[in-house]
Amino acid sequence: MTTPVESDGTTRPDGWWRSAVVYQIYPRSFQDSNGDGVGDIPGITSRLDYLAELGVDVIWLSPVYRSPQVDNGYDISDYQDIDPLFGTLADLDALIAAAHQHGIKLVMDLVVNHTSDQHPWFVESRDPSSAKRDWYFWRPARPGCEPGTPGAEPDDSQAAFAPSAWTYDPASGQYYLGVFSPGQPDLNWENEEVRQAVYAMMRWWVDRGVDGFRMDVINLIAKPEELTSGRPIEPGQGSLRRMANGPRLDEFLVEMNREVGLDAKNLLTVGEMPGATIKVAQRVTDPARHELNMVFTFEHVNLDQASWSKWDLADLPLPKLKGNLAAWQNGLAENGWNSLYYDNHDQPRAVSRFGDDSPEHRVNSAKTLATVLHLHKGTPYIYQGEEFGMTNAPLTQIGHYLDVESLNYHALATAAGVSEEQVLRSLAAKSRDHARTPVQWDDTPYAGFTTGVPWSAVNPNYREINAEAARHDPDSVFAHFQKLIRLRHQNETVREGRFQLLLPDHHQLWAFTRTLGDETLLVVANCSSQPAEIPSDGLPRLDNTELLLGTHPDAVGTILAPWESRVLRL
Ligand code: TEU
Repeated sequence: MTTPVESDGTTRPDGWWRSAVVYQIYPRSFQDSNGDGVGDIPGITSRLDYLAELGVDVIWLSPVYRSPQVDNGYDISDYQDIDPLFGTLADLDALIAAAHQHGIKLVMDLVVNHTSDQHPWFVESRDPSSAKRDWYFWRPARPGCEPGTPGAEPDDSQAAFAPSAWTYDPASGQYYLGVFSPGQPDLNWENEEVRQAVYAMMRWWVDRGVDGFRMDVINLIAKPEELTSGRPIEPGQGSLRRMANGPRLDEFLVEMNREVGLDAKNLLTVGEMPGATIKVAQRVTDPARHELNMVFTFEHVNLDQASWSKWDLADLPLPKLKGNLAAWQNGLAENGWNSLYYDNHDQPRAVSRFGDDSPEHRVNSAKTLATVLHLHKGTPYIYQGEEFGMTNAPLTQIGHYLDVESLNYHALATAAGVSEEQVLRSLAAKSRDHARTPVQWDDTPYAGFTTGVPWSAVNPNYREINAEAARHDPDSVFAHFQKLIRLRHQNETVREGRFQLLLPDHHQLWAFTRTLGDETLLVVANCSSQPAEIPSDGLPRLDNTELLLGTHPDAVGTILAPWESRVLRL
């Protein structure tokens, strides 16, 4: 197939995203350029040299569209305009052009499972006689119940950020579905007009030069049969999972791919899919099916919880984590393709969660977690600040939290009698607010993020942990990420080599090989804060191997220092 060439000369050869490294930007917290304390698009443009120096190939831009910001932009009221908080369409055009000049592609966030309740589509849909009534899910009260009274909701479905997934509309006497919150009503994808309106919007952005889409909760667009047929949803384990992976998902993704030309234009497509299994991903990422390039699974970021609730904390022994990633490696080895991530704007910082963010071990822990992730097969995603080892923030009281999900959990849990101390312990471990503190650019006031007052408090460790210090330190986490990205760009075995997990039951060591033709790379990593002995069996012989990348200069011998990792060519 011919390589699409954009008007500004950008090319997207077949499968380009298989050798790419993606950098996620959460605009509110990346770089403020006008002193209002909130990050914006010109702020991003001003940091493109930094991203080019890091070596990333793609920017995934979290939402910048017009939005009442109920969920920080994941509640969109106009898909084809920019929220003044972040800038203008002209600012975004300038960012796309400048990114392309830096050899960096740009992927937009596509949030089409739901809109904002301020979107004109939904405003019109509130009128029972409007042609857009069926663009959303409207249902009468539960039979025998007085509409608007407690318990009269059509069923017991909870929302992710509110007690019920159903919101009463006194004007029409009916309820509408919002799986996340009342401010985020779900679109009815059963209605073809809805789908065609979304495809037209996507084509509009493609014509503006974007290189792909990260698709928000895309496996929720196909709702379960009982909902689409008007029957109540049986109470289950959190309605997100109940609402996911409906019967028409593949049909909708194939149609979207065809109607927008996702494969035809070699656009990068990654679908966020809470509750997606390897089986679903095998189908969706099989190139022959023309659905999506890759998906974001939640399995590995839901392992440190004792139930379906992320707030129900549980320890995470290493064999469980490495075993899960290995299952996805093997599951998608034939036809599919994996995305690789720990961090994003919904997850606490990896070095604090999976690593050791103490001053003694933070740097090597961040390096080794990155080595292990980036040497797996798939497309790696770096979340802003991860590249120099930003940590969770010291959030110790409810007043420190800003995120709708965290505040909702606090309200519901304390109302249900859970102790404040227990709730704060869960929030300190899992809140999304940890990922959303401003990027720590340097050691000047507010870490160089803004000349105003930041919307979210800067992590007080910014004087020690910041991009400027890391850029000028050849042994920094930043320098290590540069080497990992270079290794992926230069070494085909890193990109395409077959994966094989070793020492699956070892509680300190994460070891695996990547093999392509006659080249085999061995990764052996100590993912603990104590020294670890490399066992004589279960691993290939280590003598006359070549060290391609190591965290510790004197990387010889069979004792790995705490958080030491080595990438060896056998
Ligand atoms: O997240 C979907 C999702 O499943 C997470 O919100 C999840 O509930 C939790 O936060 C992580 O465990 C997507 C976006 O990434 C998120 O920011 C939005 O809030 C959400 O969809 C609604 O658009």
